[in-house]
Amino acid sequence: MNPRPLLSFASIALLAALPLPASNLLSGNAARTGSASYPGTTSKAPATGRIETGATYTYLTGETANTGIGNTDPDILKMDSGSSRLVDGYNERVGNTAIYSAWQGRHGATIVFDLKQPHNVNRVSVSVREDANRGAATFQAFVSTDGVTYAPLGTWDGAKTPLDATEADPGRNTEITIAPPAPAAARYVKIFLSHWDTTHTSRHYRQLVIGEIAIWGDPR
Ligand SMILES: [Ca+2]
Repeated sequence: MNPRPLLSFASIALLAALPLPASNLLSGNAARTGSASYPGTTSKAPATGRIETGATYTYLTGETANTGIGNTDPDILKMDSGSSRLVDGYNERVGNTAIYSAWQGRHGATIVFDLKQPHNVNRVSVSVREDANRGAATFQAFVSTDGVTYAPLGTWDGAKTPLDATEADPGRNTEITIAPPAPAAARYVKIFLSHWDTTHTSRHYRQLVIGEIAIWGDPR
C-alpha cells in the first residue's frame, strides 16, 4: 500500500497560489503614481492603503565583513547618509534612488525601521538588483516592541518576483518577501540583507543593490 502523501500536488499548487494578505503600507515610502511603486504590493496597483506612521530607519554598523547581522557596508552608509533612498518610492534605479554596496565588500546591510508605534506586521519586501554579479544571498527580518529584544519574523525562502515591466528600468530589480504565517507585533523591524552567505553558495554575488524596502501590516 502506498503511503498517503501529506499534501497532494493540487493542494501544494493551491498553497503556492494563495495571495499575500491585503494590508497597509507602514514604512512611510514616498507616494508615487503608477503601478508597483513599493515592493510587496499585492495587486501591482496602488489600491493598497497606507498608514502614516512617521517611520524612520537607521543602519547598524560593525565594519567587519562576513560577520553577519549588525553590519552595514561603508559604501551603503555613504550613499544613503540621509536615510531616504530606501523609502523614496522608487523600486528601481531611477536616477540615484538605489543603494550599492562595495564590490565584493561582503558586509551586507542591517537596517532598523522604527514605526513609532506597535503595529501588526505581516509582510516585509525588498527590491534588489538581480543579474550575474548582483543579488541577495540572505534576507532575514526580526521584530521588536522595545527596540532591545528582537524575535525572528522570518527568513526569505529564495523566491523572487520580477518587477512590473512598465517601470523605468524594466527587469533590472526583483522583489523578495518575508510573509510570516501570522502577523507579528512590532514597533521596530530589523532587516538583514547580504549578497554573500556561506550557507547559500548558489547565491553568491559581488554586490548588493537595494532599491526600496516596504513594510506592510495593520493597526494594533
Ligand atoms: Ca528607492
